Amino acid sequence: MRVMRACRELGIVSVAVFSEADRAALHVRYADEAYPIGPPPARESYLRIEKILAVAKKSGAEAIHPGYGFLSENPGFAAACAEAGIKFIGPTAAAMQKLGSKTSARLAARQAAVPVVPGSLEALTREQAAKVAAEVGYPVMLKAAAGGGGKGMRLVRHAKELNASYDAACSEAMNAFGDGELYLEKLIERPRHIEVQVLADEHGHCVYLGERECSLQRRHQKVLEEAPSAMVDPVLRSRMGETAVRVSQAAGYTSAGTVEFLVDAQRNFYFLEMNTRLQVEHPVTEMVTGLDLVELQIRIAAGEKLPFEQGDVHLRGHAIECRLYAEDPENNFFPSPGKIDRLLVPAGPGIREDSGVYEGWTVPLDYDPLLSKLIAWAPTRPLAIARMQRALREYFVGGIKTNLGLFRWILEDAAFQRADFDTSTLDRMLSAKPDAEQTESRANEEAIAALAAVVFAASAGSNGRNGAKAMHSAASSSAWKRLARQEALRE
Ligand code: MV4
Repeated sequence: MRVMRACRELGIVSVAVFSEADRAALHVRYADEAYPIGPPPARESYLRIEKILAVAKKSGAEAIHPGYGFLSENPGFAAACAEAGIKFIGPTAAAMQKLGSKTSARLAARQAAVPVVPGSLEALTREQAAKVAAEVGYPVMLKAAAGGGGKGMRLVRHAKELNASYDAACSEAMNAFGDGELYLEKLIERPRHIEVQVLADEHGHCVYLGERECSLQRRHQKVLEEAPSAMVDPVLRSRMGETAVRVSQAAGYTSAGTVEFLVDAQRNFYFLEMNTRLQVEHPVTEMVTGLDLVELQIRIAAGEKLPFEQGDVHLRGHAIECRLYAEDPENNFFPSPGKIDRLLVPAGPGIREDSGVYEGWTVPLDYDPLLSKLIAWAPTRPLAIARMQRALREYFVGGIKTNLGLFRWILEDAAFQRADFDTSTLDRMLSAKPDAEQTESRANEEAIAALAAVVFAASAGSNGRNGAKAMHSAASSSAWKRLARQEALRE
Protein backbone atom coordinates (compact mmCIF):
# COMPACT_ATOMS: atom_id res chain seq x y z
CA MET A 1 0.00 0.00 0.00
CA ARG A 2 2.74 2.42 1.02
CA VAL A 3 4.80 1.84 -2.10
CA MET A 4 1.81 1.95 -4.43
CA ARG A 5 0.69 5.29 -2.99
CA ALA A 6 4.07 6.79 -3.92
CA CYS A 7 3.83 5.17 -7.38
CA ARG A 8 0.39 6.60 -7.98
CA GLU A 9 1.53 10.10 -7.05
CA LEU A 10 4.40 9.70 -9.51
CA GLY A 11 2.11 8.39 -12.26
CA ILE A 12 3.78 4.97 -12.13
CA VAL A 13 1.61 1.88 -12.79
CA SER A 14 1.77 -0.54 -9.87
CA VAL A 15 1.82 -4.33 -10.15
CA ALA A 16 1.08 -6.38 -7.05
CA VAL A 17 1.88 -10.04 -6.39
CA PHE A 18 -0.20 -12.06 -3.99
CA SER A 19 -0.41 -15.52 -2.48
CA GLU A 20 -3.73 -17.37 -2.26
CA ALA A 21 -4.09 -16.13 1.33
CA ASP A 22 -3.99 -12.54 0.06
CA ARG A 23 -6.31 -12.82 -2.93
CA ALA A 24 -8.71 -10.33 -1.24
CA ALA A 25 -5.98 -8.28 0.43
CA LEU A 26 -6.04 -4.50 0.33
CA HIS A 27 -2.87 -4.18 -1.73
CA VAL A 28 -4.34 -6.48 -4.40
CA ARG A 29 -7.46 -4.35 -4.59
CA TYR A 30 -5.44 -1.13 -4.77
CA ALA A 31 -2.88 -2.17 -7.42
CA ASP A 32 -3.35 -1.36 -11.09
CA GLU A 33 -2.52 -5.01 -11.88
CA ALA A 34 -2.23 -8.05 -9.62
CA TYR A 35 -0.74 -11.50 -10.22
CA PRO A 36 -1.00 -14.68 -8.11
CA ILE A 37 2.33 -16.26 -7.20
CA GLY A 38 1.35 -19.35 -5.25
CA PRO A 39 -0.02 -20.88 -2.06
CA PRO A 40 -0.03 -19.10 1.33
CA PRO A 41 3.31 -20.30 2.78
CA ALA A 42 5.81 -17.49 2.10
CA ARG A 43 8.46 -20.02 1.07
CA GLU A 44 6.12 -21.06 -1.77
CA SER A 45 5.09 -17.54 -2.79
CA TYR A 46 6.57 -14.28 -1.43
CA LEU A 47 10.04 -15.80 -1.01
CA ARG A 48 10.11 -17.41 -4.47
CA ILE A 49 12.46 -15.15 -6.47
CA GLU A 50 11.75 -16.84 -9.78
CA LYS A 51 7.98 -16.46 -9.37
CA ILE A 52 8.28 -12.76 -8.62
CA LEU A 53 10.64 -12.16 -11.53
CA ALA A 54 8.30 -14.09 -13.82
CA VAL A 55 5.51 -11.64 -12.94
CA ALA A 56 7.89 -8.71 -13.48
CA LYS A 57 8.67 -10.00 -16.96
CA LYS A 58 5.06 -10.89 -17.79
CA SER A 59 3.77 -7.49 -16.62
CA GLY A 60 6.64 -5.53 -18.15
CA ALA A 61 7.62 -4.10 -14.76
CA GLU A 62 10.76 -1.96 -14.95
CA ALA A 63 11.50 -1.98 -11.21
CA ILE A 64 10.67 -3.89 -8.05
CA HIS A 65 10.29 -2.41 -4.58
CA PRO A 66 10.82 -5.24 -2.03
CA GLY A 67 8.96 -3.56 0.83
CA TYR A 68 10.02 -4.83 4.26
CA GLY A 69 10.45 -8.43 5.42
CA PHE A 70 10.42 -11.30 2.89
CA LEU A 71 13.16 -10.71 0.27
CA SER A 72 13.85 -7.07 1.14
CA GLU A 73 17.32 -7.80 2.57
CA ASN A 74 18.13 -10.80 0.39
CA PRO A 75 21.21 -10.04 -1.73
CA GLY A 76 20.30 -12.96 -4.00
CA PHE A 77 17.06 -11.24 -4.90
CA ALA A 78 18.77 -7.91 -5.55
CA ALA A 79 21.28 -9.72 -7.78
CA ALA A 80 18.56 -11.69 -9.59
CA CYS A 81 16.73 -8.43 -10.38
CA ALA A 82 19.91 -6.90 -11.74
CA GLU A 83 20.58 -9.98 -13.89
CA ALA A 84 17.02 -9.85 -15.20
CA GLY A 85 17.47 -6.19 -16.13
CA ILE A 86 14.88 -5.13 -13.56
CA LYS A 87 15.81 -2.27 -11.23
CA PHE A 88 15.80 -3.27 -7.56
CA ILE A 89 14.59 -0.27 -5.56
CA GLY A 90 17.18 -0.47 -2.82
CA PRO A 91 20.95 -0.96 -2.46
CA THR A 92 23.10 -3.11 -4.72
CA ALA A 93 23.54 -6.77 -3.80
CA ALA A 94 27.19 -6.04 -2.93
CA ALA A 95 26.34 -3.20 -0.51
CA MET A 96 23.55 -5.31 0.99
CA GLN A 97 25.90 -8.24 1.43
CA LYS A 98 28.61 -6.12 3.05
CA LEU A 99 26.31 -4.39 5.55
CA GLY A 100 23.70 -7.08 6.00
CA SER A 101 25.90 -9.52 7.90
CA LYS A 102 26.58 -8.50 11.50
CA THR A 103 30.30 -9.28 11.47
CA SER A 104 31.13 -7.76 8.08
CA ALA A 105 29.06 -4.69 9.03
CA ARG A 106 31.03 -4.31 12.27
CA LEU A 107 34.24 -4.62 10.28
CA ALA A 108 33.04 -1.96 7.81
CA ALA A 109 32.11 0.26 10.72
CA ARG A 110 35.49 -0.21 12.38
CA GLN A 111 37.22 0.60 9.07
CA ALA A 112 35.09 3.76 8.77
CA ALA A 113 36.19 4.83 12.27
CA VAL A 114 32.67 4.27 13.53
CA PRO A 115 32.45 3.38 17.24
CA VAL A 116 31.51 -0.28 17.67
CA VAL A 117 30.88 -2.02 20.95
CA PRO A 118 34.21 -3.39 22.26
CA GLY A 119 34.50 -7.08 21.45
CA SER A 120 35.31 -9.33 18.51
CA LEU A 121 34.87 -8.41 14.85
CA GLU A 122 34.93 -11.94 13.54
CA ALA A 123 33.14 -15.09 14.57
CA LEU A 124 34.79 -16.90 17.47
CA THR A 125 35.39 -20.41 18.70
CA ARG A 126 34.52 -21.11 22.34
CA GLU A 127 38.15 -20.70 23.37
CA GLN A 128 38.54 -17.43 21.48
CA ALA A 129 35.30 -16.17 23.08
CA ALA A 130 36.69 -16.86 26.54
CA LYS A 131 39.86 -14.95 25.64
CA VAL A 132 38.05 -11.89 24.19
CA ALA A 133 35.60 -11.86 27.10
CA ALA A 134 38.51 -11.75 29.54
CA GLU A 135 40.04 -8.87 27.55
CA VAL A 136 36.88 -6.70 27.35
CA GLY A 137 35.66 -7.76 30.77
CA TYR A 138 32.38 -9.34 31.88
CA PRO A 139 29.45 -9.01 31.48
CA VAL A 140 29.49 -9.74 27.75
CA MET A 141 26.92 -10.49 25.07
CA LEU A 142 27.30 -13.49 22.74
CA LYS A 143 25.57 -12.85 19.39
CA ALA A 144 24.82 -14.83 16.24
CA ALA A 145 26.76 -13.53 13.21
CA ALA A 146 23.83 -14.45 10.94
CA GLY A 147 21.33 -13.36 13.57
CA GLY A 148 19.01 -10.53 14.35
CA GLY A 149 16.17 -9.71 16.64
CA GLY A 150 17.87 -11.17 19.68
CA LYS A 151 17.85 -14.78 18.44
CA GLY A 152 21.05 -16.65 19.31
CA MET A 153 21.96 -13.94 21.81
CA ARG A 154 23.20 -14.76 25.30
CA LEU A 155 24.13 -12.45 28.16
CA VAL A 156 27.13 -13.88 30.06
CA ARG A 157 27.81 -12.24 33.42
CA HIS A 158 30.61 -14.52 34.67
CA ALA A 159 33.41 -16.56 33.06
CA LYS A 160 32.09 -19.81 34.50
CA GLU A 161 28.88 -19.40 32.45
CA LEU A 162 30.62 -18.82 29.14
CA ASN A 163 30.94 -22.35 27.77
CA ALA A 164 27.33 -23.32 28.46
CA SER A 165 26.06 -20.02 27.07
CA TYR A 166 28.26 -20.37 24.00
CA ASP A 167 26.89 -23.85 23.23
CA ALA A 168 23.28 -22.74 23.80
CA ALA A 169 23.63 -19.66 21.60
CA CYS A 170 25.42 -21.66 18.93
CA SER A 171 22.69 -24.32 18.65
CA GLU A 172 19.93 -21.67 18.77
CA ALA A 173 21.63 -19.76 15.96
CA MET A 174 22.13 -22.94 13.96
CA ASN A 175 18.41 -23.79 14.31
CA ALA A 176 17.25 -20.25 13.54
CA PHE A 177 19.64 -19.27 10.74
CA GLY A 178 21.43 -22.43 9.66
CA ASP A 179 24.62 -20.72 10.80
CA GLY A 180 25.92 -21.12 14.36
CA GLU A 181 28.75 -18.59 14.12
CA LEU A 182 28.94 -16.30 17.16
CA TYR A 183 30.75 -13.08 17.96
CA LEU A 184 31.08 -11.28 21.29
CA GLU A 185 30.58 -7.75 22.61
CA LYS A 186 30.96 -6.00 25.94
CA LEU A 187 27.49 -5.63 27.48
CA ILE A 188 26.00 -2.15 27.26
CA GLU A 189 23.80 -1.93 30.34
CA ARG A 190 20.21 -0.77 29.71
CA PRO A 191 20.91 0.90 26.36
CA ARG A 192 18.57 2.90 24.16
CA HIS A 193 18.06 1.66 20.61
CA ILE A 194 18.38 4.72 18.42
CA GLU A 195 18.57 4.39 14.66
CA VAL A 196 19.54 6.93 12.00
CA GLN A 197 17.78 7.11 8.64
CA VAL A 198 20.17 7.56 5.73
CA LEU A 199 19.37 8.23 2.10
CA ALA A 200 21.95 7.97 -0.68
CA ASP A 201 21.66 8.49 -4.43
CA GLU A 202 23.75 6.77 -7.10
CA HIS A 203 25.93 9.86 -7.58
CA GLY A 204 27.76 9.74 -4.25
CA HIS A 205 25.44 11.98 -2.24
CA CYS A 206 24.35 10.64 1.15
CA VAL A 207 22.38 12.43 3.86
CA TYR A 208 20.95 11.53 7.25
CA LEU A 209 17.36 12.37 8.10
CA GLY A 210 17.50 12.47 11.89
CA GLU A 211 17.00 9.56 14.22
CA ARG A 212 14.24 7.29 15.53
CA GLU A 213 13.83 6.13 19.13
CA CYS A 214 13.03 2.40 19.00
CA SER A 215 13.75 1.29 22.56
CA LEU A 216 10.18 0.27 23.37
CA GLN A 217 10.33 -3.32 22.18
CA ARG A 218 8.61 -6.46 23.37
CA ARG A 219 10.83 -9.53 22.97
CA HIS A 220 12.91 -7.73 20.32
CA GLN A 221 9.81 -6.74 18.36
CA LYS A 222 9.42 -2.99 17.98
CA VAL A 223 6.09 -1.81 19.42
CA LEU A 224 6.25 1.98 19.42
CA GLU A 225 8.73 4.30 17.73
CA GLU A 226 9.33 8.04 17.84
CA ALA A 227 11.18 10.76 15.98
CA PRO A 228 13.18 12.55 17.21
CA SER A 229 14.55 10.76 20.28
CA ALA A 230 14.01 12.71 23.49
CA MET A 231 17.56 11.87 24.58
CA VAL A 232 19.30 13.15 21.43
CA ASP A 233 20.38 16.79 21.37
CA PRO A 234 21.51 18.57 18.15
CA VAL A 235 25.20 17.85 18.80
CA LEU A 236 24.65 14.12 19.37
CA ARG A 237 22.29 14.09 16.36
CA SER A 238 24.91 15.44 13.98
CA ARG A 239 27.62 13.15 15.40
CA MET A 240 25.42 10.05 15.00
CA GLY A 241 24.18 11.25 11.61
CA GLU A 242 27.65 11.88 10.22
CA THR A 243 28.74 8.50 11.55
CA ALA A 244 25.82 6.79 9.82
CA VAL A 245 26.65 8.56 6.56
CA ARG A 246 30.30 7.53 6.88
CA VAL A 247 29.58 3.83 7.26
CA SER A 248 27.00 3.97 4.44
CA GLN A 249 29.36 5.72 2.02
CA ALA A 250 32.23 3.39 2.96
CA ALA A 251 30.09 0.48 1.77
CA GLY A 252 28.85 2.22 -1.37
CA TYR A 253 25.32 2.16 0.00
CA THR A 254 22.47 3.63 -2.06
CA SER A 255 18.74 4.18 -1.47
CA ALA A 256 17.14 4.28 1.98
CA GLY A 257 18.89 2.53 4.86
CA THR A 258 18.96 2.60 8.63
CA VAL A 259 22.03 2.53 10.86
CA GLU A 260 21.18 1.15 14.29
CA PHE A 261 23.05 2.29 17.41
CA LEU A 262 23.03 1.38 21.05
CA VAL A 263 23.30 4.49 23.22
CA ASP A 264 24.33 4.17 26.85
CA ALA A 265 23.33 6.39 29.77
CA GLN A 266 26.43 8.55 29.20
CA ARG A 267 25.26 9.19 25.60
CA ASN A 268 28.08 7.13 24.11
CA PHE A 269 26.80 5.55 20.93
CA TYR A 270 27.92 2.30 19.37
CA PHE A 271 27.22 0.89 15.91
CA LEU A 272 24.95 -2.10 16.27
CA GLU A 273 23.95 -3.10 12.72
CA MET A 274 22.57 -1.70 9.48
CA ASN A 275 19.18 -2.44 7.95
CA THR A 276 19.55 -2.40 4.18
CA ARG A 277 15.87 -1.72 3.51
CA LEU A 278 13.13 0.81 4.19
CA GLN A 279 11.81 0.15 7.69
CA VAL A 280 8.27 -0.29 9.01
CA GLU A 281 8.75 2.79 11.22
CA HIS A 282 9.92 5.13 8.45
CA PRO A 283 6.71 7.27 8.65
CA VAL A 284 7.83 9.01 11.86
CA THR A 285 10.86 10.28 9.95
CA GLU A 286 8.60 11.38 7.09
CA MET A 287 6.37 13.29 9.50
CA VAL A 288 9.19 15.32 11.07
CA THR A 289 11.13 15.93 7.81
CA GLY A 290 8.15 16.39 5.47
CA LEU A 291 9.79 13.96 3.00
CA ASP A 292 8.31 10.97 1.18
CA LEU A 293 11.01 8.31 1.52
CA VAL A 294 9.44 5.90 -0.96
CA GLU A 295 9.15 8.61 -3.62
CA LEU A 296 12.81 9.44 -3.00
CA GLN A 297 13.77 5.74 -3.26
CA ILE A 298 11.99 5.56 -6.61
CA ARG A 299 13.68 8.72 -7.88
CA ILE A 300 17.08 7.42 -6.76
CA ALA A 301 16.38 4.11 -8.53
CA ALA A 302 15.56 6.11 -11.66
CA GLY A 303 19.05 7.63 -11.46
CA GLU A 304 18.03 11.03 -10.11
CA LYS A 305 20.27 12.99 -7.75
CA LEU A 306 19.06 13.79 -4.23
CA PRO A 307 16.98 16.99 -4.64
CA PHE A 308 18.43 18.46 -1.42
CA GLU A 309 21.58 18.59 0.69
CA GLN A 310 22.18 17.95 4.36
CA GLY A 311 21.73 21.62 5.15
CA ASP A 312 18.21 21.49 3.70
CA VAL A 313 17.08 18.79 6.14
CA HIS A 314 15.22 20.32 9.07
CA LEU A 315 13.34 18.36 11.72
CA ARG A 316 10.09 19.87 12.92
CA GLY A 317 7.85 18.64 15.72
CA HIS A 318 7.55 15.16 17.14
CA ALA A 319 6.02 11.96 15.73
CA ILE A 320 5.01 8.73 17.44
CA GLU A 321 4.09 5.46 15.72
CA CYS A 322 2.05 2.65 17.24
CA ARG A 323 2.16 -0.71 15.47
CA LEU A 324 -1.30 -2.21 15.55
CA TYR A 325 -1.09 -6.01 15.65
CA ALA A 326 -3.75 -8.72 15.50
CA GLU A 327 -2.50 -10.12 18.82
CA ASP A 328 -4.36 -11.24 21.91
CA PRO A 329 -2.91 -9.49 25.00
CA GLU A 330 -4.89 -11.89 27.17
CA ASN A 331 -3.16 -14.80 25.50
CA ASN A 332 0.50 -13.86 25.65
CA PHE A 333 0.13 -11.62 22.58
CA PHE A 334 -0.29 -14.66 20.34
CA PRO A 335 -1.55 -13.82 16.85
CA SER A 336 -5.32 -13.41 16.78
CA PRO A 337 -6.42 -13.83 13.14
CA GLY A 338 -10.01 -13.73 11.98
CA LYS A 339 -12.51 -11.49 10.26
CA ILE A 340 -12.48 -7.74 10.94
CA ASP A 341 -16.20 -7.18 11.20
CA ARG A 342 -16.00 -3.53 12.28
CA LEU A 343 -13.28 -0.99 11.67
CA LEU A 344 -13.38 2.61 12.86
CA VAL A 345 -10.10 4.39 12.16
CA PRO A 346 -8.75 7.63 13.63
CA ALA A 347 -8.33 10.80 11.58
CA GLY A 348 -8.11 14.55 12.14
CA PRO A 349 -5.19 16.94 12.61
CA GLY A 350 -1.72 15.34 12.66
CA ILE A 351 -2.96 11.76 12.34
CA ARG A 352 -1.74 9.29 9.72
CA GLU A 353 -2.88 5.69 9.52
CA ASP A 354 -0.95 3.39 7.19
CA SER A 355 -3.26 0.41 7.10
CA GLY A 356 -3.10 -2.87 5.24
CA VAL A 357 -6.59 -4.05 6.19
CA TYR A 358 -10.26 -3.16 5.72
CA GLU A 359 -13.61 -3.91 7.31
CA GLY A 360 -14.73 -7.36 6.21
CA TRP A 361 -11.25 -8.70 5.50
CA THR A 362 -10.10 -11.86 7.24
CA VAL A 363 -6.63 -11.54 8.75
CA PRO A 364 -4.73 -14.68 7.75
CA LEU A 365 -2.46 -16.54 10.14
CA ASP A 366 0.18 -17.09 7.46
CA TYR A 367 2.12 -13.84 7.93
CA ASP A 368 3.22 -11.24 10.47
CA PRO A 369 0.01 -10.04 12.17
CA LEU A 370 0.73 -6.32 11.66
CA LEU A 371 -2.58 -4.66 10.75
CA SER A 372 -1.64 -1.02 10.49
CA LYS A 373 0.60 1.72 11.84
CA LEU A 374 -0.94 4.70 13.57
CA ILE A 375 1.23 7.81 13.51
CA ALA A 376 0.59 11.07 15.38
CA TRP A 377 2.54 14.26 14.72
CA ALA A 378 2.43 17.40 16.86
CA PRO A 379 4.74 20.36 17.54
CA THR A 380 6.09 18.84 20.78
CA ARG A 381 6.39 15.37 22.36
CA PRO A 382 3.74 16.04 25.05
CA LEU A 383 1.32 17.23 22.37
CA ALA A 384 2.12 14.21 20.20
CA ILE A 385 1.38 11.93 23.17
CA ALA A 386 -1.95 13.68 23.79
CA ARG A 387 -2.83 13.49 20.09
CA MET A 388 -1.94 9.80 19.92
CA GLN A 389 -4.07 9.15 23.02
CA ARG A 390 -6.97 10.95 21.32
CA ALA A 391 -6.49 8.93 18.14
CA LEU A 392 -6.25 5.63 20.01
CA ARG A 393 -9.63 6.39 21.59
CA GLU A 394 -11.08 6.75 18.10
CA TYR A 395 -9.69 3.40 16.96
CA PHE A 396 -12.05 0.44 17.07
CA VAL A 397 -11.38 -2.98 15.54
CA GLY A 398 -14.22 -5.49 15.94
CA GLY A 399 -14.07 -9.23 15.37
CA ILE A 400 -10.43 -9.84 16.30
CA LYS A 401 -8.22 -9.08 19.27
CA THR A 402 -5.61 -6.35 18.93
CA ASN A 403 -2.90 -4.73 21.04
CA LEU A 404 -4.69 -1.35 21.08
CA GLY A 405 -5.05 -1.54 24.85
CA LEU A 406 -1.29 -1.87 25.19
CA PHE A 407 -0.70 1.54 23.63
CA ARG A 408 -3.33 3.24 25.78
CA TRP A 409 -1.48 1.80 28.77
CA ILE A 410 2.02 2.76 27.57
CA LEU A 411 1.09 6.34 26.66
CA GLU A 412 -0.38 7.07 30.07
CA ASP A 413 2.68 5.68 31.86
CA ALA A 414 4.53 8.44 33.74
CA ALA A 415 8.01 7.09 32.92
CA PHE A 416 7.10 6.92 29.24
CA GLN A 417 5.82 10.49 29.35
CA ARG A 418 9.16 11.55 30.86
CA ALA A 419 10.90 9.55 28.06
CA ASP A 420 12.56 7.61 30.84
CA PHE A 421 13.00 4.15 29.32
CA ASP A 422 15.52 1.81 27.70
CA THR A 423 15.40 -1.40 25.63
CA SER A 424 14.36 -3.55 28.59
CA THR A 425 11.66 -1.24 29.96
CA LEU A 426 8.62 -2.59 28.12
CA ASP A 427 9.44 -6.23 28.83
CA ARG A 428 9.90 -5.26 32.48
CA MET A 429 6.63 -3.29 32.55
CA LEU A 430 4.70 -6.17 31.01
CA SER A 431 6.09 -8.80 33.35
CA ALA A 432 5.22 -6.57 36.31
CA LYS A 433 1.73 -5.87 34.96
CA PRO A 434 -0.63 -7.96 37.10
CA ASP A 435 -3.87 -6.90 35.48
CA ALA A 436 -2.89 -7.34 31.83
CA GLU A 437 -5.83 -9.65 31.26
CA GLN A 438 -8.23 -7.54 33.30
CA THR A 439 -7.28 -4.29 31.50
CA GLU A 440 -7.99 -5.69 28.09
CA SER A 441 -11.12 -7.62 29.01
CA ARG A 442 -12.41 -4.63 31.01
CA ALA A 443 -11.97 -2.47 27.92
CA ASN A 444 -13.77 -5.03 25.80
CA GLU A 445 -16.59 -5.37 28.32
CA GLU A 446 -16.99 -1.59 28.33
CA ALA A 447 -17.16 -1.53 24.56
CA ILE A 448 -19.78 -4.26 24.44
CA ALA A 449 -21.79 -2.59 27.20
CA ALA A 450 -21.53 0.72 25.39
CA LEU A 451 -22.65 -0.72 22.10
CA ALA A 452 -25.55 -2.45 23.88
CA ALA A 453 -26.47 0.80 25.64
CA VAL A 454 -26.51 2.65 22.37
CA VAL A 455 -28.49 -0.03 20.57
CA PHE A 456 -30.98 0.04 23.44
CA ALA A 457 -31.11 3.84 23.30
CA ALA A 458 -31.66 3.77 19.55
CA SER A 459 -34.43 1.19 19.86
CA ALA A 460 -36.00 3.24 22.66
CA GLY A 461 -35.70 6.26 20.38
CA SER A 462 -39.44 6.25 19.77
CA ASN A 463 -40.06 7.82 23.19
CA GLY A 464 -37.28 10.41 23.03
CA ARG A 465 -36.86 10.95 26.79
CA ASN A 466 -35.74 7.39 27.52
CA GLY A 467 -33.66 7.34 24.36
CA ALA A 468 -31.95 10.60 25.20
CA LYS A 469 -31.35 9.52 28.80
CA ALA A 470 -29.85 6.20 27.63
CA MET A 471 -27.74 8.04 25.04
CA HIS A 472 -26.55 10.47 27.68
CA SER A 473 -25.55 7.67 30.04
CA ALA A 474 -23.91 5.84 27.15
CA ALA A 475 -21.79 8.89 26.40
CA SER A 476 -21.00 9.94 29.93
CA SER A 477 -18.59 7.46 31.47
CA SER A 478 -16.07 6.27 28.92
CA ALA A 479 -14.48 6.81 25.55
CA TRP A 480 -15.76 3.42 24.47
CA LYS A 481 -19.30 4.60 25.08
CA ARG A 482 -18.70 7.84 23.22
CA LEU A 483 -17.32 5.80 20.38
CA ALA A 484 -20.27 3.43 20.42
CA ARG A 485 -22.69 6.37 20.37
CA GLN A 486 -20.86 7.80 17.38
CA GLU A 487 -21.22 4.45 15.68
CA ALA A 488 -24.90 4.25 16.34
CA LEU A 489 -25.32 7.76 14.94
CA ARG A 490 -23.53 6.64 11.80
CA GLU A 491 -25.96 3.78 11.16
C1 MV4 B 1 23.16 -5.55 22.85
C2 MV4 B 1 22.62 -5.13 24.08
C3 MV4 B 1 23.51 -4.74 25.09
N1 MV4 B 1 24.85 -4.82 24.89
N2 MV4 B 1 24.50 -5.59 22.68
C4 MV4 B 1 19.09 -7.04 20.87
C5 MV4 B 1 18.91 -7.62 19.47
C6 MV4 B 1 19.87 -6.89 18.65
N3 MV4 B 1 19.15 -5.78 18.00
C7 MV4 B 1 20.91 -6.36 19.57
N4 MV4 B 1 20.32 -6.36 20.89
C8 MV4 B 1 21.05 -5.95 21.97
N5 MV4 B 1 22.38 -5.94 21.83
C9 MV4 B 1 25.31 -5.24 23.70
N6 MV4 B 1 26.66 -5.29 23.52
C10 MV4 B 1 21.23 -5.11 24.24
C11 MV4 B 1 20.46 -5.54 23.18
C12 MV4 B 1 19.02 -5.55 23.38
C13 MV4 B 1 18.24 -4.73 22.61
C14 MV4 B 1 18.80 -3.88 21.68
C15 MV4 B 1 17.97 -3.08 20.93
C16 MV4 B 1 16.59 -3.12 21.12
C17 MV4 B 1 16.03 -3.97 22.04
C18 MV4 B 1 16.84 -4.79 22.81
C19 MV4 B 1 16.28 -5.64 23.76
C20 MV4 B 1 17.10 -6.42 24.52
C21 MV4 B 1 18.49 -6.39 24.32
